[in-house]
Amino acid sequence: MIRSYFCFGLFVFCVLTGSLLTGANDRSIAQEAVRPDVLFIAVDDLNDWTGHLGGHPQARTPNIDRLVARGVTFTNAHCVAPACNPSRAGLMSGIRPWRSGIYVNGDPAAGVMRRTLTINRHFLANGYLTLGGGKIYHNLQAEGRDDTWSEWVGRFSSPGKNLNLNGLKKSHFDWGPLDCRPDEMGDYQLTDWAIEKLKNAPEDQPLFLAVGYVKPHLPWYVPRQYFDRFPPDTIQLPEVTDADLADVPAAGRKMARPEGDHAAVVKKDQWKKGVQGYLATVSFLDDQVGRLLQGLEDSPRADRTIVVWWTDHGWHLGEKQHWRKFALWEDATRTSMAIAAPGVTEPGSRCGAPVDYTSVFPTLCELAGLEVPDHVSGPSLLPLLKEPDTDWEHVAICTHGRRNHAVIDNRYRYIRYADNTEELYDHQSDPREWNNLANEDGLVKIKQRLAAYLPAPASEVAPTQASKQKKSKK
Ligand SMILES: [Ca+2]
Ligand SMILES: [Ca+2]
Repeated sequence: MIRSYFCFGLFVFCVLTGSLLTGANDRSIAQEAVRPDVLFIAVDDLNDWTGHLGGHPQARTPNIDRLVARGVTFTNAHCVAPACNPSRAGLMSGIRPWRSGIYVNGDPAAGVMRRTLTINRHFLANGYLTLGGGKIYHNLQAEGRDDTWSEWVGRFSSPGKNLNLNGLKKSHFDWGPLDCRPDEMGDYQLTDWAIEKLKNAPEDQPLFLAVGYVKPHLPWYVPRQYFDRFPPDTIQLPEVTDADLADVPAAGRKMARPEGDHAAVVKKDQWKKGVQGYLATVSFLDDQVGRLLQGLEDSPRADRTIVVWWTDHGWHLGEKQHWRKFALWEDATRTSMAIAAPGVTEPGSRCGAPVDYTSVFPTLCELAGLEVPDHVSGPSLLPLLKEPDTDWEHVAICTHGRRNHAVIDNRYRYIRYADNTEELYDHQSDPREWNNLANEDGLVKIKQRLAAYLPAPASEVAPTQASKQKKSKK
């Protein structure tokens, strides 16, 4: 009797706990089964000088082109701010500059990032093994901290600092070949680190692997073999037109600063050498991307990995007599961006809808089956990933400093500066943005339609830099 009670009790216990345990196991197995791995690749300062975007006829990027061809390439994608810090903070948090106060590189991001559920934190909180290395956030000390990742490996350094190879001045605005091996470069070592993780990270946990390349950021020092790929006498300068700045308002000319970098580059006859340096550095990056892609394809994860590829903003090399980012024209805001999601995207797809980086966070959540946090307001790109030609009612917006914005749709770019001066470009007739149409009769309605996407100026929060200065004065 005692024994049968015991047996029955044991049976009930087994059924109850068994079903509970089994249920739990089923759930976690099911969750893991639907949770894909994510390879999240950030690139510093790469503009549209790639094969797939065609920004320069001599750009050689077969590996990047192969990577983006795994899924959907967005050909009209833009950063939320044309500088490292605010672009990255905006993408990783899903919060625009005018709501975060992170407008420029000098605006501290650590405070906002500490209070915010960022992409890497959200994936960590949802059971992902989150591994990060290189440059994901702009300020490593403040934002890419160990406790916001399962493992943060940091940055890998490269040889050469302020060598003044171009004779302009002793700064990182410099270019020229190095007599070193590719494997001495930080991005090479970062790639090795990432390949090892793709191969050996535990397979019973979903992986979020963030790889942040620092080239083609200045200085353009890469091994000599990459410079040799672009002989100086073959170099083509970007297409420009004389007096392009004549129809640009003062606020825009101030961003271009023609008397600064451009005057110095021309004076020292370094324009072609600069273009060569950028092409060489992009080519070096491309080799690393090829190695990473091979590492993914050789890994056990290849078929279940979402690949997210993004560059933090564009780059001018003399267009509008401007160098670097820090402006609201196409060359500074257009980025290279692509998403490949197995079972969702069709390889080799291109999408021309205007999109910006507030969309990356919600899109990744939907692809991975995670909830979209309340503070994330950008539209998910999932409809475009499934059907790149589908109707898209949104625009892309880029902000450079408080109250300076560009609004981009599938035809126009409208720029409004803080002093209410404007530019309007029609990409159908003027893809290089040479003719400012803002004062043309008959285009007022277009300007009004695009301006309606911008916030009321009074609602734009103060830069975090200003609030910090205010505090320190108290
Ligand atoms: Ca950058
Ligand atoms: Ca012009």
